[in-house]
Amino acid sequence: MIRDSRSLAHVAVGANLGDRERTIAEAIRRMGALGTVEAVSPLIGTPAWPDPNVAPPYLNGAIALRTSLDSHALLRGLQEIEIALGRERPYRNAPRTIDLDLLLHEGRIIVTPALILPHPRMHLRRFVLEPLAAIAPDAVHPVWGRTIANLAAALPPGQP
Ligand code: PH2
Ligand code: MG
Ligand code: MG
Repeated sequence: MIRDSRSLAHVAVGANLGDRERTIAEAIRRMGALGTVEAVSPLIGTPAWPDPNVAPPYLNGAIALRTSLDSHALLRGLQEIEIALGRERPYRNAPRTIDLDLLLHEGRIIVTPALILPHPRMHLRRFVLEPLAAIAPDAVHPVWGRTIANLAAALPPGQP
């Protein structure tokens, strides 16, 4: 067997404006230009965090992507897809047609102005960990040294 030298990245997807399922499907299709989509989690409906009364509910999911891009190029590719699918950033946590967050890229730890890996809040959010655990339960968070399944199970009840 020939070993695949490309690296494995995990991306969170979220949408709470417009035809959420359709936009997410199109984002996943476009991610095929950045590598090979190896896994797509089920999409889960989640109340908007931090305040479900001021923003529409989300569909959230997670994607595994095999890529030869480096982390910064991958981030830029994801941002280009967001822009092409109508993403606007009027204020922090604003409702969005699509959000693609680079969560993990192999076991890399990166801190630059443009990119922090692992995603700095991923271990806190059920709407990130639950879909990710569906496709990568045994992936290890390189900062906490714990698996995604373990981090998901450790979230306090009621934690979004
Ligand atoms: N993303 C946010 C802010 N709030 N809430 C839910 N349920 N799902 C998200 O993906 C989400 C959010 C900022 O990226
Ligand atoms: Mg996000
Ligand atoms: Mg984002």
